Amino acid sequence: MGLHFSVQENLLSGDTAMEKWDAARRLGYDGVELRGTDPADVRARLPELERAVAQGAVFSSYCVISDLFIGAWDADRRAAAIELMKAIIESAGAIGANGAVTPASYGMHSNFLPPFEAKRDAAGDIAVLREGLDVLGDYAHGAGTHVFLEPLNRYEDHMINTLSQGVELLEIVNHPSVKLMADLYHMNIEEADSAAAIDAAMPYVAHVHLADSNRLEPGLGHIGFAAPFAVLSKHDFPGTCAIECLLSGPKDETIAAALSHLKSAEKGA
Ligand code: LER
Ligand code: MN
Repeated sequence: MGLHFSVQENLLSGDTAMEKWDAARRLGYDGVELRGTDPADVRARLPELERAVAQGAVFSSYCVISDLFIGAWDADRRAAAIELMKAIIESAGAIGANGAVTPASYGMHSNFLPPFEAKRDAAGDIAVLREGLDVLGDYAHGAGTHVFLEPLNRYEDHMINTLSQGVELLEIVNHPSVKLMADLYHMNIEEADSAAAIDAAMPYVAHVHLADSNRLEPGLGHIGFAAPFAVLSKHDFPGTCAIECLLSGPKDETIAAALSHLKSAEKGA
């Protein structure tokens, strides 16, 4: 059947959700990944998304774009992150998206950059992430969708950098609605072998993000997509591979070229 490819909405031409889906479909994609920043905006947008779905649009997934994260130091900020993710999860469920993406944190602290000392120990990290994912997992179950936990590279997050750390956490969380996702850009920094890491993390891996090694669109850097795609294909991966990247040129041309690069990789070319 082949892999399913989608693309984040900011990389598509068009203003409305339907125009973005039309652009994605015209270029050969199977879906659009939405981005959510504010709970009120996410809720306000839902009727438009539902109308687009009724007209045939496919939204694969809904990614949080915010400085609020479930792993925040501060309890108030963690609570605000949960509220934002609940709004995203509600919408994801209502429009048939596979899941709502969140990292543990983004840009909050890196053990590899000054001041080097985190404000919480590793056990404290696991405790807050477990609590947050448990709440969101129940919420996703009720909404008929999933939470996708995203490991980020060491410069963007200090808690969950690799798929195996993600699996360790999800084994503790033990919630059927909380899955792992694999971003091949972050993995090209953190994993010894991205294909082997995905293979080892199955069946937790339910979603994929795609960018090349320099975070430009696939084809503009030195990531080999064929090996990870072969592993996904071997597992008959039912999830979606969503492009999340910077663009080297005009939207339509670069996103079309990226898809042909990805399809060649899928064929093993
Ligand atoms: C951040 O680098 C990233 O990959 C996003 O998907 C985080 O939500
Ligand atoms: Mn990502």
